[in-house]
Amino acid sequence: GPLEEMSIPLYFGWFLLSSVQDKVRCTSMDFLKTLDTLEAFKKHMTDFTGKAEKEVDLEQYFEAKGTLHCTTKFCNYGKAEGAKEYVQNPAVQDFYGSTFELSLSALFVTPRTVGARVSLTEEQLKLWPADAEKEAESAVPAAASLPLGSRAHVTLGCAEGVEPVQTGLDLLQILALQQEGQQGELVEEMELGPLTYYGEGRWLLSLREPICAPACFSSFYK
Ligand code: ACK
Repeated sequence: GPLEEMSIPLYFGWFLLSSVQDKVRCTSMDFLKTLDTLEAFKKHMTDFTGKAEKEVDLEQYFEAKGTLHCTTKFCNYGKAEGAKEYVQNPAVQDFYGSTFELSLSALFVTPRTVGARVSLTEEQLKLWPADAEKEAESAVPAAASLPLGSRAHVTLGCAEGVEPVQTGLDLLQILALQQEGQQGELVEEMELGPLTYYGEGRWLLSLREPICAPACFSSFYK
C-alpha cells in the first residue's frame, strides 16, 4: 500500500562523517586547482570549453551536490526497480546505522562530473545490489561485464545542468576503457599519484595512498 511505499527512502548509501567530508572536499579542490594549470590539461581544454581560446576554472566549473555519500541503492521511494527487495535484504537491515571505513582509491574528472572511486571490501559488497552495474548498460554498454562494485563512487561535483547519477556512469566508462585494454596516456606523477588521460576529457588520478573515509550506512529522504 501507499504507506509501505512512503517508508522506502530516496536512496541508501554510506554517508561520510563530517570530519572526513572536509578533508575529501579539500583534496578534490586542490586536485582541480592543480589539474587546470597543467600543460597537458590545457592541451585538451576544448573537451571542457568547446572553444580553443577559452580558459576553464575547474573550481568554478563544478558545483557541489550536498552531503558526500556513496549511493548503494537508488530506491526513489520504492518506485525504482528492485527497491523493495533491497530493503528486505538482511544485510541492509543488519548494517543499517553502522559505520564503515570506505577506501577512496582514485579521483576522476570529466566534462560532466568530478568524483572519487570507492573500492569496496567483501563485507561492503553485501550491501551492493547485484544489478547496479547492469542497470547502467544503456549508458555504458560494457558495464555489465565489470566486477561488482565498479560503479561505487562519491560525487564531488557536477557541471551545470548535469545530474549526479552521471558520476557513476562516467566512472564505469573509464573502467570499461581500462578493461578493453586502453591504458590511457600517463600524463605525470602528481604528489598524490599517477594522472592518466583517457581521451574526451576523462582524467583519472590513482591515489598512491587511498583516503580512508569513515561513513555511516543509512538512507536519505527529501
Ligand atoms: O551522486 P549519486 O550517487 O547519484 O547520488 C545521487 C542520489 O542517487 C540521489 O539522487 C543517485 N542516483 C540518482 N538516480 C539514480 C539512478 N537511476 N541509479 C543510481 N543512482 C542514482 C545520485
